[in-house]
Amino acid sequence: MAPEWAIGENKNYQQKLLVPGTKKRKLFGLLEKPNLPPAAPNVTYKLFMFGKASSGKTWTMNRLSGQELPTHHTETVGIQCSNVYWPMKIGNRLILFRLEIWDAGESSVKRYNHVLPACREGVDAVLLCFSVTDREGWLELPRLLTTATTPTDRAALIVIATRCDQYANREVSEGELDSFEATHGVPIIKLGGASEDQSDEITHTAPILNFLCKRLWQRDQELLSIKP
Ligand SMILES: Nc1nc2c(ncn2[C@@H]2O[C@H](COP(=O)(O)OP(=O)(O)O)[C@@H](O)[C@H]2O)c(=O)[nH]1
Ligand SMILES: [Mg+2]
Repeated sequence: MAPEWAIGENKNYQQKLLVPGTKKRKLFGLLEKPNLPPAAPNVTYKLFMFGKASSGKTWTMNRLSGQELPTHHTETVGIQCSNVYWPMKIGNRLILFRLEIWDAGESSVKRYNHVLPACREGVDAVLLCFSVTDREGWLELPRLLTTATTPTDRAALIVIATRCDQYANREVSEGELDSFEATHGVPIIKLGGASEDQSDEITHTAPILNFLCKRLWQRDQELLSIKP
């Protein structure tokens, strides 16, 4: 039976992710976690940001973790990791998701052979980024899709379309995105809006995190059901 999603009730728990008295997301240290009922089980997932240089990987990672968004492109140095906590109710059980997001800069990937294998090891989901302002990147997407995951990792694959707010420079239409989703059977999350209201960032980001956590949970159910 499909689990029941009671998303409405998460609002109270989401408050625990904020710096008290503000709407800013709190950064949790390695040994810290949000103050939720201790009985709530924790589940950890590893996500890897994949895509060409300047496609919006670091922007997306910062968006998901509620950190400041880069306004110009600076190449990511080495590997950067962000932990995002997200409480969700599945059925009537509260679960604390911990998403470990891995992002690697292009030249480190090229220069050091160990970077890509480290990012891919034990990965649960690959977020494949491309910018809707880059036609060339869009045309390369089907090829990237085939290299994003390997048959052994069985990672969930989600495409992230960035710069959807830049209407004037847009080079990929909504219709093209829709038919890509249908043809390749992968969901596309549309992001953009650096200038959008940042005063209530968490409400703005919640639908994306809800979607990712659901996909990861569903993938677990699928993997469990095919295990002997
Ligand atoms: N307005 C806007 N800018 C974006 C978006 N995604 C990326 N950018 C900008 O694109 C540039 C490159 O993004 P970045 O995340 O550094 O690319 P990376 O090389 O894939 O990590 C930065 O200047 C970002 O501010 C978006 O969705 N909206
Ligand atoms: Mg980067």
